[in-house]
Amino acid sequence: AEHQPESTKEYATEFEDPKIAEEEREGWHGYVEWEYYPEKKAKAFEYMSSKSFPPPPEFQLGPIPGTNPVLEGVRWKLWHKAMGGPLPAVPDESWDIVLEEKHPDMLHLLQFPYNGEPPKRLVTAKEITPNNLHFIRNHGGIPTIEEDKWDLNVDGLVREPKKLTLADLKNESLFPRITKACTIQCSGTRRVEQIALYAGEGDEMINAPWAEGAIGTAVYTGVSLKHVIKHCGGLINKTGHIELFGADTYFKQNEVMNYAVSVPWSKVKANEVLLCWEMNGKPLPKIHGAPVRALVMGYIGARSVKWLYRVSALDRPTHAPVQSKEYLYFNQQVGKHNQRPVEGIQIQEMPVSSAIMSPLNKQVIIHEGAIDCRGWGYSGGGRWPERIELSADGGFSWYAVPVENLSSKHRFAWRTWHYSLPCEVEGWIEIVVRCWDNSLNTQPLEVRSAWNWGLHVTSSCHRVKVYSVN
Ligand code: MTE
Ligand code: MO
Repeated sequence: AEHQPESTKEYATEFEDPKIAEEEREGWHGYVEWEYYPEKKAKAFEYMSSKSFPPPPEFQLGPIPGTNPVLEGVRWKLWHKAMGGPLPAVPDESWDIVLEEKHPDMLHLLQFPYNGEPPKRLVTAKEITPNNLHFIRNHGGIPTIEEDKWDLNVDGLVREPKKLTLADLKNESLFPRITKACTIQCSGTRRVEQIALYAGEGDEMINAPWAEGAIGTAVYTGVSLKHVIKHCGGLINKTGHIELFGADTYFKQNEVMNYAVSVPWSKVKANEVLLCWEMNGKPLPKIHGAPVRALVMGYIGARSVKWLYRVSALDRPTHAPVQSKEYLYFNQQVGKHNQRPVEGIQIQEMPVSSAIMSPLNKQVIIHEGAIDCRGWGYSGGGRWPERIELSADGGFSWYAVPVENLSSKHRFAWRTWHYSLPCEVEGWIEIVVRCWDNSLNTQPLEVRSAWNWGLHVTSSCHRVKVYSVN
């Protein structure tokens, strides 16, 4: 554990007392935990080796792996091994930024590149996520860029390529300023449920085992990328993609390059791509992409490029690996090994989803006929949650739960919800949530319907089992 920083050790010690917030860790399969629980790990191994992991009955996926990578404790070293190349030294500056900018109770999935999410009790504690509790998904280090040294290159198929400073972007006579509440959700949110069902054949382990906290909502301030491109004379070819480059390095199989993705021009044209320098009224934190990040509303988090330094107009989607080789949706029936990346769907808009933040899985709940529940609901593409439904009987009967807080004018933000769920029975029950968005899309009932090779977009109903004492 020589790479584990001080604060993580303290956090782990806290949980060595089984009475303290044990439930908080229940269902959590982060990287750090197993290092500190040798006995638990040994038990898990014993249990796992006594079990095989048949794929869901509808499809056969080839050889069944003997063990589940998550329960083996997929740690950052393994992650790097899977990514190829030598282990980079943990850059101390990156870790200092985590300590400076993030809440001490963040659950660390990976120290470098830093990935972390807030613990369940804090995910929906506020409808607008405080900056220090917003999840972090990084593919490389955290660049520190001085505001006055920063500029944005706009090039490619634009009529007048330009370099813009932050002062240019903030000049309201050039660009109208936009402030919006918007949710960012990683396509890996709730991946642990897909992993628990079937972890794939190994490659997938490079994907972080997120729980329900890889989602956050903030009020961002910036300008529309459409206005910036118009300022550069507009596009020569109006049908393509806009490529977004981050200043951080992304590395895979010994290749080192900048993080880069692209979004369709139609998305930009709809004023749904912002260039932001403020998060919840404060300058964008370094860890969230300072000085300027892209915000691609209603798309997977991967498109909202942090540490943005270049925007380039293309006549096609970018060939950068994050766009063309990752964040692809491969269906269940065809093995990933049988498919070329071009056959995967590039994930853009997120589907409707939801999660229960309280009660916790396996919690004993003493109540008087109703169980207090809370959580979030979200839908991508500018569709918003209209209603949440909760079931106390595994999904046979459902109670309608009105969504709260943010009004329907916030098309790109989640909704939080609270509900006293009637429950007359005693013993083990399964609480299930599903969300209906304003297009009346809802979620598949079982995780096996949502399972896919990249373990992305866990859109199925979230379920927790609790022991009801009435
Ligand atoms: N931008 C850069 N430059 N580098 C990255 O690694 N990760 C992406 C996106 N933008 C990433 C990035 C992914 S996968 C997600 S989910 C979001 O950032 C997460 O944003 P956050 O860390 O601010 O929560
Ligand atoms: Mo992500």
